[in-house]
Amino acid sequence: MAAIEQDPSTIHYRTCPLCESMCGLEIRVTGEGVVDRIRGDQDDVWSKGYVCPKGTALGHLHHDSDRVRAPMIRTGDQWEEVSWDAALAKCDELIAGVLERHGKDALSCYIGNPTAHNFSLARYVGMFIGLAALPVVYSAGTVDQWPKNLTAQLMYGGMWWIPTADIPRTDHWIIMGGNPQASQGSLLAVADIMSELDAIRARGGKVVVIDPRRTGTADRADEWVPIVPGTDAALLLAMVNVLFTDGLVDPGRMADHVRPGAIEAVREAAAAFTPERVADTCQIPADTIRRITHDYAAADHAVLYGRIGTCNQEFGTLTSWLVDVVNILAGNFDEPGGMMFGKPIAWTVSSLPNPDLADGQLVGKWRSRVRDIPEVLGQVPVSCMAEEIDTPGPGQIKALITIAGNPVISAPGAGRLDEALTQLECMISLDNALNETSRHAHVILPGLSALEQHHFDDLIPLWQVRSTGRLSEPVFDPGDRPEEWELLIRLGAMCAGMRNADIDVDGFDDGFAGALAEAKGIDPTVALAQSPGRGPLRLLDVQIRTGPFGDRYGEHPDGLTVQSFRDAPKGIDMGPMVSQIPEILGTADGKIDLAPELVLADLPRLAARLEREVNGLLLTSRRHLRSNNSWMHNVKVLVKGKDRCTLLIHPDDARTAGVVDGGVARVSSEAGSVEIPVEVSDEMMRGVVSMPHGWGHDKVGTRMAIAREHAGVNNNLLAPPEHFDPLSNNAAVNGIPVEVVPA
Ligand SMILES: Nc1nc2c(c(=O)[nH]1)N[C@H]1C(S)=C(S)[C@@H](COP(=O)(O)OP(=O)(O)OC[C@H]3O[C@@H](n4cnc5c(=O)[nH]c(N)nc54)[C@H](O)[C@@H]3O)O[C@H]1N2
Ligand SMILES: Nc1nc2c(c(=O)[nH]1)N[C@H]1C(S)=C(S)[C@@H](COP(=O)(O)OP(=O)(O)OC[C@H]3O[C@@H](n4cnc5c(=O)[nH]c(N)nc54)[C@H](O)[C@@H]3O)O[C@H]1N2
Ligand code: SF4
Ligand SMILES: [Mo]
Repeated sequence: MAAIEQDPSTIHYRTCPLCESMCGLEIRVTGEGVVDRIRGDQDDVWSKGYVCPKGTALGHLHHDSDRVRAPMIRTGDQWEEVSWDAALAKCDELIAGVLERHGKDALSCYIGNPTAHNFSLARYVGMFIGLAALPVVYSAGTVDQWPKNLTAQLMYGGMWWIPTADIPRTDHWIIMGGNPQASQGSLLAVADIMSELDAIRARGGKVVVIDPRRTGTADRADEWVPIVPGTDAALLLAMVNVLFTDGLVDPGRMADHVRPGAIEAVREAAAAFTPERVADTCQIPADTIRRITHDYAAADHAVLYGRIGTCNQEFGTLTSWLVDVVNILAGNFDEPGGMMFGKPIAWTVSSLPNPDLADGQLVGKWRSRVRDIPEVLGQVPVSCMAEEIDTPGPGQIKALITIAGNPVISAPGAGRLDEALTQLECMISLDNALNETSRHAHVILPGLSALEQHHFDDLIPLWQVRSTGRLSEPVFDPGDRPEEWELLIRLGAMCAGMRNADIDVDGFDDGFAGALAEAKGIDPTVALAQSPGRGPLRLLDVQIRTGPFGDRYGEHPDGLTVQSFRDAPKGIDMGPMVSQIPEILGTADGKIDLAPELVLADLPRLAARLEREVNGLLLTSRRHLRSNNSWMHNVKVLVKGKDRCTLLIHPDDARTAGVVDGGVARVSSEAGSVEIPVEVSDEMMRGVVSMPHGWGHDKVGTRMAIAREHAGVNNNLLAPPEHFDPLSNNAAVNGIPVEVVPA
């Protein structure tokens, strides 16, 4: 009898850690230990089989021979792989040296986007910041969602309590400055978001996209409303104006939860911003503004959602505030199908009250050294980092730690930063790539690959439309490599002046786990005894058990623990979002501050914008489904095909500029000049051009062979560091005046 051939491959299930969608994956690994297939897990309670091309490429990321797997030390332009002991000893020597020579003020860090998605980093980055007690911390947050953080803190009393759009239950969805067809949703976690968009229309609802570009999302919506970049706040004020003048204000239950007098203050603020007054500036006819406002107000369940295009612009805070104001005034807040607050099964470490904000002062406690910019929620614009490194004087940055970030690509004024980093006495990159930023480091400390660690999202469920969770076990054994949380504790303690040999990582970790339990009213000794182990898995157990569905260490015997998720490998679903106001509010008076003075004070600046004429072209950014910020371009299956790093331009503008489809344009701004292939398309409105961000991989000294072949150009070379929203300190990388000529 012939022997039955055994298939030696194994199947693993886990959650994709790349974006808000949190798709469940089915991963096949051959007998040789190679991932040869990834597809959506049909039985995942949340994503039910949906997956995108990036998730199916996690195996390529893992096996990428360019990926940094061992710590490396640089001498001149030579890199050497070293032992972990040697790498940490080098970090210790470098940090201690800077502390001794220049003091604490010379130390800083930059925190990048994957931090928010990584099992270890998301939970321990706050501990790193607390331990290190650095005078200034920079992050991708000020090129992303800082306006949302500021308005959430002002309005609801928690900087991460950003409300989310209840897409599965809405009948009317207005999308401003977001392109879920590419991004899959941002500050909004919906599984298979485009099918949910289709479903709204299938059940007779409507989807409207307000965007200077007719995006892939707009193509699937009922209506595309082009808008001049940076003018969303004017449009929204006009919508508020219409709500009041046409008797459409009906906040419902929220009337009792809004600070007294605030609705009247909003009415007054919007009084001068009639649709006729803003129409020219936004390039949206007054009739259209009235109609979209009436349509929205007439729907039973409607939601207005604003994302990166409404944040990364000169009026980011006003716009973010107004998005919530419109939802609240129209009765679409804290109600199904409107804007609601998520209810994570494992409460988020970042949702703990921020002690630095306890005194109620959210801005201006200190100012940046060189440009004298007041901090907002503890941060100044990331575009300050370059000048703080290259400008001599007391407080000059001499040591920088980058944590999962690539600011040489992602930060405005990218060219100067690239130069400045060469001047550092100490640069340490916690990163899995030798890329545009980490090539300047003295030491690279690699994290584990996504497939070598547990996963359970920490931050993202704050914006998830259902309370679900799933525990992922590692697919591959990382061996004895340290996990990133251990590295964060070590680096944090070194910044605090401790020497490597004296750092008791487990001691710090026990203290942290105990403190988290205590913050939720559980005796730390009970928590430490019942949530054994160490690191983020133990924290997760504390988060789940003290969370809204948890067992509270025996108080609710049927409640959830980490073990519950081990027993339910396809995940647990505790249902859709529920109304949470007023319990969720953290403001001093327990009310929503609908009319924060700080924000209202910015209205004259917006009024002045209405008087300003724009001649020439405005540059905006875009994303693509097969790309993830700057760091997935070394995966062949994702970058193959047509060049995606192009300048999109309307046919009329192309004619005026004398550039042709397939040709090369020189694009110049006050910050710099680049050359880029031209793609002529009427998907752009006239007067606006678009470049993707995250490209520019032609730098000397990186180790990303495939990305180099598809280098593209960095649009942040065109972003002036001075362009930011002064209320939130968020970069205005959208709406940059540029000139386009044939190259
Ligand atoms: N012009 C323009 N600029 C923009 C934007 C825009 O729309 N237009 N968008 C902005 C936005 S929203 C963001 S979030 C930022 C992103 O800005 P950054 O966070 O600075 O950039 P990323 O490209 O996400 O780089 C992530 C880095 O983390 C590393 N990495 C990936 N996974 C891991 C991991 O698990 N562990 C560790 N240690 N490292 C890891 C990668 O190798 C890479 O170096 O860019 C911003 N910049
Ligand atoms: N595939 C993929 N997914 C991602 C990422 C990625 O790089 N690739 N990045 C992730 C990250 S870090 C983030 S923050 C999210 C972002 O997620 P989204 O907010 O959905 O980001 P984009 O896809 O860049 O869409 C932004 C849209 O804003 C428009 N826009 C630009 N300026 C303005 C303006 O002034 N007003 C209006 N109304 N619109 C404007 C642009 O034309 C664009 O269509 O995506 C996340 N998901
Ligand atoms: S949409 Fe793609 S990148 Fe995002 S979680 Fe799903 S598979 Fe991962
Ligand atoms: Mo982002």
